Amino acid sequence: MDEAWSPVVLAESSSSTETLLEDLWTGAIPYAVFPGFLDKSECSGVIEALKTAPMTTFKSGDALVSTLGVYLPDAVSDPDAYFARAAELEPAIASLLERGQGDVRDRIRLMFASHLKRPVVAATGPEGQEYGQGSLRVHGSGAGASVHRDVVSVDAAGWNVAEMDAQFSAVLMLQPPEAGGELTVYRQRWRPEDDTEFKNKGAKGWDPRVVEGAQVATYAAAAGDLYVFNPTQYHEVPLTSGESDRVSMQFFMAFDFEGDGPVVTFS
Ligand SMILES: O=C(O)CCC(=O)C(=O)O
Repeated sequence: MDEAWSPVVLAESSSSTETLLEDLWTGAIPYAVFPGFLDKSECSGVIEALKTAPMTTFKSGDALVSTLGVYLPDAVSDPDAYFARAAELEPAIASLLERGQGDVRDRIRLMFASHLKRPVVAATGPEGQEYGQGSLRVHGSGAGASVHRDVVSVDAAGWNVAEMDAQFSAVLMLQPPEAGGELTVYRQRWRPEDDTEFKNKGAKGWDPRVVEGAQVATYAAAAGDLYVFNPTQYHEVPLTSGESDRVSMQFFMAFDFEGDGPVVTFS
């Protein structure tokens, strides 16, 4: 039988998170979660405001996915366009995420900073340009994400955030779908040699056979839950179903292990 692979709960005392960065990076834990980071009324406020936000909608299979915010893995080839788009969309994102107690992203950074005992700040490019700070996603019924991994050091080689030692994904669930849509993390990191046999040709993702037999953890987040995981491990989001869309906000965090330099955030 597999040994237990259990998440860490961030709402509890920060002493339980002393080794959080290492434990996520080495795969000792599948994810860390802060249940109810945002309260339900703040989540519904964001959902309501999204109805008039400048979202971009595309088809994913037969389902609809809408996004607001830049996503570095999709924009690595043109830094000028990436930073310009990030700056253009930032006011709309800031106005959505400015809730009673301040910008939700600042609150997330402060919470992580207190657990990690390091500053957590917005990443900036070589000329001081601010990276995108959060990508909102609306997965309509039947949408999800097939088995994949995000490895900034490889996918965004040449960008300054790609030079840092380690990278995580943070996701704030604003509205869960009726069914499906759970975070599903495999205890298996991507290896470049996987691609020859398992990388889907002409489509996103990897053949699920790549994670056959791997230990797996799933998390069905409720509205307001915030979770963080190591995206260099294979992960997926099973297709959603039912009436309500899956609405989430995602960004990456990167840092160096040596010293106590800042953790930087970007999307
Ligand atoms: O929304 C999630 O739970 C995970 C999203 C995901 O697969 C990703 O950010 O790569």
